[in-house]
Amino acid sequence: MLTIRLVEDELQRLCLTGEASDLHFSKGQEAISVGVCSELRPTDYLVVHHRTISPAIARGLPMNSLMAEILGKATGINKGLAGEMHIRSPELRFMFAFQLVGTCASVAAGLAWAVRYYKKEDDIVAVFLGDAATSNAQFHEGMNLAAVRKVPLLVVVEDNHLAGNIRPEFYLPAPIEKRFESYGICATKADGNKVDGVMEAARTCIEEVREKGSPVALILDTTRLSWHKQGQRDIRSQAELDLLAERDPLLYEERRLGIDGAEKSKLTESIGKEVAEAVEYARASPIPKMPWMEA
Ligand SMILES: Cc1ncc(C[n+]2csc(CCOP(=O)(O)OP(=O)(O)O)c2C)c(N)n1
Ligand SMILES: [Mg+2]
Repeated sequence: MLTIRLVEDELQRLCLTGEASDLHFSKGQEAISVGVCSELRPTDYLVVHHRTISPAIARGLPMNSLMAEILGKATGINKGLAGEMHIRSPELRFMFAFQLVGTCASVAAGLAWAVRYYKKEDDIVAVFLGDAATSNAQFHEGMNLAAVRKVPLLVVVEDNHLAGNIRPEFYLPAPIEKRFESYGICATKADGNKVDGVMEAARTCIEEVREKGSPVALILDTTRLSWHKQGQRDIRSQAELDLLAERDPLLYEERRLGIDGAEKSKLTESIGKEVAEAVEYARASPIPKMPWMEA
């Protein structure tokens, strides 16, 4: 979680200098990707929405080529052509990332169908999406297909109670779990800012998906501590942000593990060094060569 936080902090600085572009961060939501990914098998599949950096790191994508991809360089994991919102690494079964809200749900349902009925593997598919994505048509198509076809799909909802600067009363007329209920999909709720609780809830849900081969939803209550994206200001007051910051998942984990200031500085320094090296690697890398460019 600290690695994700430090990578995003560094990228935020680069957004301000113009070296990075309009990125979506998961500050305050790190426990979700870390908690869920730590319970998945390396052979399970992952499909994610537009907040990709946190799940990519949690899945173990290499730091240098991830940074180069985000900064649009030829040494990036997708040759610098995918960028933050379309990162993929099939070798690590980090299959797709979708900019269009809700799309990941229907594609993940299709992938889960293929895994179970075509490849006949007992691996599962986990999909990460936001609370507002459950209002999107493609989410509903995906859930309908997943339920009717009984596919091994874990739907992880990062419930940060926001869609950009829009509040849930404008996109959620009923509790999210009701939406899953209407498809006969069992939904579990947990605090998404406590990584130990996320791991426990994910473990139970993953076991159920694998054993029964049918979809399960995990709705994780969380707090977005960053702007929606770097080019869009936040309308929340400082007082509201300060209140949310008390639920910072890193703070919770520091207290739970009893990490003192000296230990935290040591960790921050060593991870910070790795992040700085990745930035230097990306800076030294060429931009992608497009077919229409002169030799
Ligand atoms: C189909 C579609 N509509 C609108 C957008 C613009 N958009 C980008 S992110 C976002 C908010 C999504 O909210 P949520 O699914 O809750 O995820 P969060 O950003 O809160 O993590 C919107 C509306 C989009 N990318 N795709
Ligand atoms: Mg949201």
